[in-house]
Amino acid sequence: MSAITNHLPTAELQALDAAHHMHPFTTNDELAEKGVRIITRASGIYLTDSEGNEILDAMAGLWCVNIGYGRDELAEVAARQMRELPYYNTFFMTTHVPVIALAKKIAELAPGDLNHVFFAGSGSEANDTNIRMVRHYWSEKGKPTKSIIISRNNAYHGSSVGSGSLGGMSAMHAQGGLPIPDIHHIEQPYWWAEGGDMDPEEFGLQRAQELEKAILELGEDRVAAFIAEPVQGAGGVIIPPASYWPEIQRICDKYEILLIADEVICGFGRTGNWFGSETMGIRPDIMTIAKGLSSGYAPIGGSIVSDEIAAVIGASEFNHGYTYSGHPVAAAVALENLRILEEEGVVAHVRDVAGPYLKEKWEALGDHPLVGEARIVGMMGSIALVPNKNSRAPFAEAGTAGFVCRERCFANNLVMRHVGDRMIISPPLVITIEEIDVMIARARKALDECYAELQKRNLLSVD
Ligand code: PXG
Repeated sequence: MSAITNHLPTAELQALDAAHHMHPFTTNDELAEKGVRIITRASGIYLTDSEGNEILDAMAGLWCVNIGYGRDELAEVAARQMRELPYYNTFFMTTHVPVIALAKKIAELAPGDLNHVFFAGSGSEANDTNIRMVRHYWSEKGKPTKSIIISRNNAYHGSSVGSGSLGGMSAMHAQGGLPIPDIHHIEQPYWWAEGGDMDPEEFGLQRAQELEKAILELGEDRVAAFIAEPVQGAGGVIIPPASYWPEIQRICDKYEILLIADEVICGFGRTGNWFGSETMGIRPDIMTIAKGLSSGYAPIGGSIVSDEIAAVIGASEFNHGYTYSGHPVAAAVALENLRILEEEGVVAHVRDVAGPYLKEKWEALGDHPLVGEARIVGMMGSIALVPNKNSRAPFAEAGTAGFVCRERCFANNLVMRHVGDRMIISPPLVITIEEIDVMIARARKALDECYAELQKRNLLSVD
């Protein structure tokens, strides 16, 4: 254990947190009773909590700390930028040096003719921009009826009213009057849970063709865009069958539907290429970015759009923007993050070194008696926990096994999240081979302990 930073005792911090801080996606009363975990600092892939525990962060924060914690270069750039120009806006015919440099760099990295960036403070804001931008685009092209955006059940696109509507999380729609009008959801390409007797490729094709069916039912003249994550993240790291994305691309091309790839998680190296769209072989018209753009060191997001969309939107005033669109400090930090990703060959590290090694170790977890499938692309992986290894049938009560497993991970100083009964990882991209060994050893131990606990509670079924 390392030294504890000088701060109030944990219990006092917990009491203050409970008294005044409302947490996202949390039952705050329950958390107040249990006591929150307090993270005090971090370095590389390790977090330190207020009790001095060192915890391996296999989630890179919230899927975002791609270059790992504690990079002084980013702190220095932020301090320098704060001294020079801490804030200025990009409205009213002004701009500044960091946002120019960052937009140029993003245009260079993004594939095809995605050469223009509209900045936001987060992924949610960027997806709200996308909703307004694609509808405005069609309106400017003389097709104002094209306003429906098709998305997917169990997608995650953010938590604001617009982006939460795009998302397909029913628990979110149940609160606060979502979704907004003209958002339509189709089914997801989640073969393990929903594929029944079909083989995965046949299923992938069928789920993609739901898009075509929806376009035909709603009317081509009503549909503006289709939005999807190249690989669903918050939904449980769901890697679609290989047949899925080519068919989606074909349908978008055929009906001239704009394709929005939500790259908030997949972008900036997570899947072994700069963008998940490259890994999945798609050509989006718009990409949503956030998270890995700054490795989470500063809040920044944006929409990267094609030459054609930028030309149409640029012809008249687009009545949209945020105080912090292209914030100079966030832009400078993001630029430095991209420099590190590029100069240190982090994306190649994922593709050629750490990714293939982790894939082998992760898929080997499939041998564990509690694991039904273990899948991974680049540095985002998931395993399905099952009560009986010989079938894909889920636990009778969804989420208990996942919760127990997550608790066992914490007890073994490993952050691994659960989505229902899927365990997911998304470690910092700079993770080394040795660190992968430590991560896998802790995951295996947590799985063993979870298995024993479920056995004790009679939650496993034997055939
Ligand atoms: N799109 C995708 C694909 C995301 O994963 C957002 C948009 C929204 O970004 P902001 O920056 O507004 O949060 C996200 C965010 C989880 C979890 O529990 C995932 C996200 C956010 C919070 C929790 O996995 N992803």
